[in-house]
Amino acid sequence: MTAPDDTAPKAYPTTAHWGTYDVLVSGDRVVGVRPGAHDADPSPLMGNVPGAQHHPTRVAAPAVRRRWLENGPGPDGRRGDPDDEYVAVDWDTALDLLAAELDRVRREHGNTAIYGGSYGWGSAGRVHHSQSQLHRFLNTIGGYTRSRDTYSHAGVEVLLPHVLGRPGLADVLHSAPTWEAIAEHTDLVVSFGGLRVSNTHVSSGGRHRQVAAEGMRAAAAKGVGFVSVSPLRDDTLDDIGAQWLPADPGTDTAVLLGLIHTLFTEGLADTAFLDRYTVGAAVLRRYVLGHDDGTPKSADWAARVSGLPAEDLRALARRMARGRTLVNVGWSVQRTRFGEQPLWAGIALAACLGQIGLPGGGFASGYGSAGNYGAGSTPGGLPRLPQGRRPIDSAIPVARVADMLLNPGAEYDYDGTRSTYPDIRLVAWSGGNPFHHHQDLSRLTRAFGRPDTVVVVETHWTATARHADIVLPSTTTLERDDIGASRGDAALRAMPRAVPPHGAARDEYDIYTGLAERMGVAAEFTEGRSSAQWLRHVYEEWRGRYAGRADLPDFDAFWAAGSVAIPDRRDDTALFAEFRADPDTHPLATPSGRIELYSATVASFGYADCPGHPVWLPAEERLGSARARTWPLLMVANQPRGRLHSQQDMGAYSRSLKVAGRARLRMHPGDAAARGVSDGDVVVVENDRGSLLAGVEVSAHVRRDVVQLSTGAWYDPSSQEVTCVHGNPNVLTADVGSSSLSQGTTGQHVLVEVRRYHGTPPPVRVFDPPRITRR
Ligand SMILES: Nc1nc2c(c(=O)[nH]1)N[C@H]1C(S)=C(S)[C@@H](COP(=O)(O)OP(=O)(O)OC[C@H]3O[C@@H](n4cnc5c(=O)[nH]c(N)nc54)[C@H](O)[C@@H]3O)O[C@H]1N2
Ligand SMILES: Nc1nc2c(c(=O)[nH]1)N[C@H]1C(S)=C(S)[C@@H](COP(=O)(O)OP(=O)(O)OC[C@H]3O[C@@H](n4cnc5c(=O)[nH]c(N)nc54)[C@H](O)[C@@H]3O)O[C@H]1N2
Ligand SMILES: [Mo]
Repeated sequence: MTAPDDTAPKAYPTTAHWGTYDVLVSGDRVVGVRPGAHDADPSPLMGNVPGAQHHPTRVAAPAVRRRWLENGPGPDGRRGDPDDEYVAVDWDTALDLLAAELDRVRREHGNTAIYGGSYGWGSAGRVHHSQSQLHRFLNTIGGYTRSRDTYSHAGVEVLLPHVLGRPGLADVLHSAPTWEAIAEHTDLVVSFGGLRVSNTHVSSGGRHRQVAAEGMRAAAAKGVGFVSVSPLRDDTLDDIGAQWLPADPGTDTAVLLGLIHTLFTEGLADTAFLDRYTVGAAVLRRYVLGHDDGTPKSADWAARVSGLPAEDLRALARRMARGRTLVNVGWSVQRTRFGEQPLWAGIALAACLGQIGLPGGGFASGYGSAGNYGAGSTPGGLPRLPQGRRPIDSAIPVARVADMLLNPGAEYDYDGTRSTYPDIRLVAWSGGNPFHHHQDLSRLTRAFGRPDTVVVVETHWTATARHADIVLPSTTTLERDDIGASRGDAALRAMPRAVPPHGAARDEYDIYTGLAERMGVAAEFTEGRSSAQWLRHVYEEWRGRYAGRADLPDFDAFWAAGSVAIPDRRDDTALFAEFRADPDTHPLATPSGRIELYSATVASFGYADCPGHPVWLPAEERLGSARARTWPLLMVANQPRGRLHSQQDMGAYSRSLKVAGRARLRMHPGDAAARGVSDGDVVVVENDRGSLLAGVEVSAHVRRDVVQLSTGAWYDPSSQEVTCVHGNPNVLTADVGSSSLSQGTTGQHVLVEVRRYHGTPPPVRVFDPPRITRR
């Protein structure tokens, strides 16, 4: 027997949005990571964790902007100034200041003046969930203005209830056929927006095993065909034999209408299905055949709009009609102007094929967008921290945040309603990074100058933290006990604390408890429980849901075992099977009970940018538009493969993918040559909203006239020369809603020009913490 080695690192299992793995801890430090033995395709994103955990940009102590501390609350156009100074204070000082300010704002302006929308992914973990913690706290002090829908897929969330009903929306998002079902039943998967494996490494809440790459390969091996409509060749695995159709970005609706036209004109549309299961097919048909506007949406027309060969489109339509076909519309295509249209047209195409409700066929939205999509469902739901009752109902569409801050009292449209923006005096953000995720960051900086106070609870000194007056340091998920799982997951896992808190960082639960005590609502906020007691409580509440149905271990036994299988996890094969079997007994929750290819409700809203049936609407940020004469390249700002959004951008894996220390801009060899740009060059990417520096990779995987710059490089405005020296694409994107219906983000596409940078570029300074002094 050998003596235990005291110096060997100790392994702690953990769960992040990018999966389940072990962190290796030596002393108080995370020194490495190790994939779980159960995961055949672990995400490389875990490689960012050790470097991020102890990075100098960790927020080590509560900090207050000196100007706010000295001048008091009020609008301040200098928020976000990279040279701003922060003052480190102790917790009592910070919480006293913030409690007093929250109280002042609610007394003088009412609770609607507090914006607590706080969108963002934070970290995995069901108890220490940033948004739930903040919302629960704000609800106990009288409420707040919240945000509705997501940056990810507001178009899906708002449109689909009109077309498929609200339970239908939930089914599409959470019960899509598994990869196994696709392998068994499907002949052809046609995906608009690719099937990007790096995206599937992420599932909100983290997943026990990554299954998408394996699932796609197994399906291909069984003979399933794949077609990828996408500007990037490598949006699909190179070994699944996918056909690549590099349509002009933003023209998917035209392609879909062209396919429908071929089905109608060649007698391939399933009219029996359309009659029995849909309303509005006649309206759609008139539109597609061009009876009213004189423009048939033929394959030839779609070819002119999209740049794809008409013959390819006709051949694809015929191929789709020949076998079991699954139409997948990825989320990227709806994060664009008129983003509802490709969704609606995708549903219309699947309806014309008549396969909705059949195993492995029909319509889906999310394969390739998230790892838990099409990977099973968990109808029993997951444990969660209750957010409490909402005392007030004030909400904006999430991506209209800058509009709201800049235009209090202005009217806006949303899903058939007309509302006015509240007058926000205090912005509270936790677990999100709007200076990563929002569009037109210069405009957002102006917007953040308007409120009296901005408070940010963060693990790191992100660009958003640097726009805050009060910054409170949160523990990371590795510094607290929690439990984790995602929808459709196989197991609920224990996430034991691996290291002590960094500096003075506190669990958010304790931060809000401290504020609640000062505001006299501690009993309501805590309900008498510590966070350790909540952990037990939410577990036991979840376990109780299965009483009499499954024998789940109590909390202690679960914690000791490290995980528990989720009892009612289901492998799905078909969406809308019951509806298909009997649409009278199982109607959809739409006004007609049928799939609404024409929605009288949506039509009644009178929106030119989202009429009553799917239509082709050309966006401004599109190749061939008037704007493209000045800014000729269409930049695709998709999800980064090196990290989750902006998280852990200082980590080793994320940094390894940068070029010349900047975000990687991929461009076609022809476009690069035309501009005298070579691999590894630093370039200026610009339009009339701003400019950034990026490092170039010349790649034939990107189609001509398109450049790819994924999101998430930390916004670095430290030089006068360009808006961001590091390459955050959102300094260029337009802050315009997708349409009056869903008001989603349109950040996926923006027109730009690229030129070589000559000379020595200004350094990236964003990974140095801000100037922090003591009082
Ligand atoms: N141009 C363009 N922009 C986009 C998109 C696009 O396609 N194009 N996509 C959009 C999409 S889909 C999304 S979902 C958004 C994502 O936008 P966000 O979700 O805002 O991005 P993240 O970087 O994940 O931000 C999470 C933040 O939480 C912090 N954090 C992590 N753990 C904790 C914790 O325990 N406590 C606290 N308080 N903080 C923590 C991290 O440091 C990080 O700053 O971006 C959107 N923006
Ligand atoms: N590694 C990693 N994975 C992630 C995330 C991350 O930050 N990092 N974020 C997660 C989140 S929050 C979300 S919401 C999902 C998002 O999932 P998606 O929205 O599916 O992801 P994107 O990478 O933005 O876009 C996928 C692909 O769509 C293609 N595309 C862009 N525009 C068009 C178009 O007009 N037409 C067509 N046909 N294709 C187009 C692009 O080539 C792009 O690579 O990803 C999740 N997964
Ligand atoms: Mo997202």
